[in-house]
Amino acid sequence: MKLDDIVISKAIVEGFYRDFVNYMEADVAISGAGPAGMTAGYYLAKEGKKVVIFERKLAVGGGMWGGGMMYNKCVFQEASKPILDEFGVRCEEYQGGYFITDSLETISSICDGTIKAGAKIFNLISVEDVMIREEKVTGLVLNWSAIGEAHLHIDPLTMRSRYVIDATGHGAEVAHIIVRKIGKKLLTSTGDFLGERPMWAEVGERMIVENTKEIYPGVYVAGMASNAVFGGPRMGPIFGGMLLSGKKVAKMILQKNE
Ligand code: 48F
Repeated sequence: MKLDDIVISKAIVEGFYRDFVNYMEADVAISGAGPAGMTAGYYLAKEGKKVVIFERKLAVGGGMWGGGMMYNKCVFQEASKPILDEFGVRCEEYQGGYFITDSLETISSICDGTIKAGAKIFNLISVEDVMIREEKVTGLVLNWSAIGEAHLHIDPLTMRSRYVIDATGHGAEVAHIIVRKIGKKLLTSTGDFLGERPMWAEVGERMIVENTKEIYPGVYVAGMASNAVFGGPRMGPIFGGMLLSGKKVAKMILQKNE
């Protein structure tokens, strides 16, 4: 068989176009493919929900690649180990209840599990706005990340979903968009974005699961974004709370949907 460059190009464009059009309507749209967003996507897709994840960067994995200060190991506490096991991530018990993993294996295994469970991940696409109908967020407004970086004045496209998850990490970008465009109407104590507190692993990891909640009709928050919205501490390179938060948000949406 002789390879035809044009067939290769058409395969890419048509294959991508089919996927993109298909995922312009979904049950759940997730902003951010870090550990929390992918774990949420995995548990939702596993239960048959149509899930799409939009990731701004070229690579998924968010803040996991470099472990702590570029030492590419991740720490997980005992409570999150069953999730690591479910994704097939190998870990070593460092000392009672503290498990360490290779960050690259962790990301690639979680990503593989999420995609194989049926969630679709689009990389290089940024969520830049939300769609609103009658006080409920009904979808996301998307643009190529490269368009933003090049400061090109090009309008975005939209997709519709029944639920949105803000899993954008420290930036809590969807929550910020809501406050900026709709007002201080988040389901926090003040309606405003409360902002993350300084590092405290013990409290941060506990609060991140407690703070995994609905923050506006149709919008949930997961992972580090939860503590950023609700004023919890950051926790540094321990990642169990991210997986537990992703699993919790999936369960909340599944229960709501029943
Ligand atoms: O930052 P990130 O890994 O968030 P997470 O899943 O996990 C947090 C930890 O990595 C770490 C931590 C643990 O101590 O605090 O930071 O809560 O992943 C968030 C992903 O969202 C993408 C971003 O590139 C990253 O991969 N992202 C951020 N804003 C947008 C976005 C956006 N507007 N549109 C699309 N993707």
